[in-house]
Amino acid sequence: MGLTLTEKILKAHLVDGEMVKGQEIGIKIDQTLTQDATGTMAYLEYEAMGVPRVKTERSVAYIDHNTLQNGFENADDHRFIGSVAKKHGIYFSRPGNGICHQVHLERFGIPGKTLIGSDSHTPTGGGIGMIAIGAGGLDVAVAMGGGAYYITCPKVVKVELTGKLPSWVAAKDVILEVLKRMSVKGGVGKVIEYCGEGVKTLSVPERATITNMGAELGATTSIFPSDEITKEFLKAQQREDVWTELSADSDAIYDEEIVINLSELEPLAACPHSPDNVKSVKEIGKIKIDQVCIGSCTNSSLMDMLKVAHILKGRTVHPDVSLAIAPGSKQVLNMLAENGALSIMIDAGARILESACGPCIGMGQSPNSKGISLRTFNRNFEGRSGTKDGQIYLVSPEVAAASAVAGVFSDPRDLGDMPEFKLPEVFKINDNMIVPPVAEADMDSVEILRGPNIKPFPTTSPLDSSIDAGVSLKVGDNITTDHIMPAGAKILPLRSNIPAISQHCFTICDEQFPSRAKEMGKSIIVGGSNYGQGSSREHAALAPLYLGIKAVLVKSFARIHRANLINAGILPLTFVNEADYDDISQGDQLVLDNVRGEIEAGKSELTVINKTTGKEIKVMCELSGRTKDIILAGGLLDYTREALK
Ligand code: MIC
Ligand code: SF4
Repeated sequence: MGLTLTEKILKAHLVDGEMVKGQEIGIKIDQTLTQDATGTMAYLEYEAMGVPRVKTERSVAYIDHNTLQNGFENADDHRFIGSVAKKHGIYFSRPGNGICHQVHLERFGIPGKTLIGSDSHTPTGGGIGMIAIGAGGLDVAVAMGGGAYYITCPKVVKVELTGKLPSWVAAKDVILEVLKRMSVKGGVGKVIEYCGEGVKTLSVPERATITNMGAELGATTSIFPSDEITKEFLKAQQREDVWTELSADSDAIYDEEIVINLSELEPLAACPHSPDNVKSVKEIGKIKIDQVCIGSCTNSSLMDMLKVAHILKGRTVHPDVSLAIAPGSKQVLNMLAENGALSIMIDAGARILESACGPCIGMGQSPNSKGISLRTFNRNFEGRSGTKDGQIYLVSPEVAAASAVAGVFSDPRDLGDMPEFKLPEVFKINDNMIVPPVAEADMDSVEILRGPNIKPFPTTSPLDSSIDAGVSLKVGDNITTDHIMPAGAKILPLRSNIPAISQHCFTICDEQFPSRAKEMGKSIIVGGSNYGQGSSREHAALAPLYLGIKAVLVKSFARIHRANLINAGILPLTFVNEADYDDISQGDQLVLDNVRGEIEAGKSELTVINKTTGKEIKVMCELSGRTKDIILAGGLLDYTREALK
């Protein structure tokens, strides 16, 4: 029986478990990446494990999220990460060098290798045939220490691409179409594998846009084959030597199949406030817009920027619109400067931002009140832009640029025929902003620079024999990590300080939550389906841990967040009968009697007694041998420390 590309790579990296779909497997990790907003915590955790040098083939620490530096905190964190990297064998991509996923694709990604990153958009690497997965910081720390990374052996969805994208229809429209069909929870437990004749018509940056935003499906990851086009891209990055040809066997068996005819696609947009709320640009109509932001790890490649410059050439940004552009990396920005495209953008009135995440994570450029903002990003969750009532639409760079000029939502196809855009034969290569680590023999000479904002990891304790706690919060479906642990310019600088950041936990939903939870001492959160979708930020588990949350009881979880809860020693529970959700109210007192004993005994169905109503509720707590031990130990850090003894 033939294998899918996903199965081939996973099988070659399998170190624990069996390749049985739905069961937990441990895989060897070849490469890791971190970014600064999750990185400080990941490196504190790495330090706590006491492994002197990373054991991966390549680990890279990027600074790209917290670049506003409105106070000492971010700069201190950058110096901390830089010093840890230098000492422990990690390459350090300095601020200004670009967004982690864009730079990793350009300079480090290798087809057929495994990569985990403390950022949910790590699947960008799937654009060159990697199994690249977003994970919590602690999982990345363990992988740097040589430990396996554990996932549920995924189902594999075949997305067969046929035809060729018409003029002005973009890779972004492909992933928006997939989101429209599968929804933000349709990818949970699955890898999305692209194949078919249409693949050959897509360049690596286009493929990377598609795998990047596969994160919004809730998928474990997405992957393209590694072919001649991959080879050309790596050659242009002067890395042809790392290329290998990779594809699924012709008789591979998939769990689901989708066919997308590229020729039939049209410009699309994800409307507020969810990436799967997709409509065509024509359907939306020529509504007036206030802001356009072009960039982010989804759409900031040279190719994207050249298309934008082409549209802006000789035109002026509409008087009622603010246009911000952040090229994805120093390489992209520098090439735009050299070939004159940057000058075209400046001439048109674009506000050029540094090569970083910027507005995508609410680091500046928040839109005006009720402002309509078109962004080439991947997430439009409520409030994420920094303006609570901002109306964010996710679009391609082509739609963004055409609309910025027109002042209204515009279909770029109205611009006439699109010229052919080609990737350069050689990119401008200069890795001078990537600092290599010192040799192992010199590591003692490196001092770790720890600023006062860096506070230790919150204390954890082994699972109690019973849990008797009140419900401190009840929320609905599709709660994102941006609800649980908001980001933005004010809160992001606190990422290294769990006591301080916890004061903002869930405040988007309920301002009183942090003080109420603290007062209750220990408590439980109740939620709906797809709880914790979005970011990999483990702060969405660590802040609740700090606030005394013992269990989270929901209809269903998003993958990374569930793993982060387990890593933090918080019990992840799901309703056996979803209707029981209605029988719990905020303030009810819930009891899980002898929970430790039952979990030790391997029981996955547990009983919660609602002391307030007297009702018995059946819940599932599905833990494998390893996750069971982690929960019993009080979290992954304690478990790993025990294991290393
Ligand atoms: C995001 O896009 O939400 C982030 C910010 O990149 C996060 C990571 C974080 O919260 O630091 C992600 O996607 O994992
Ligand atoms: Fe940065 Fe936005 Fe990409 Fe997250 S989604 S890594 S914030 S650019």
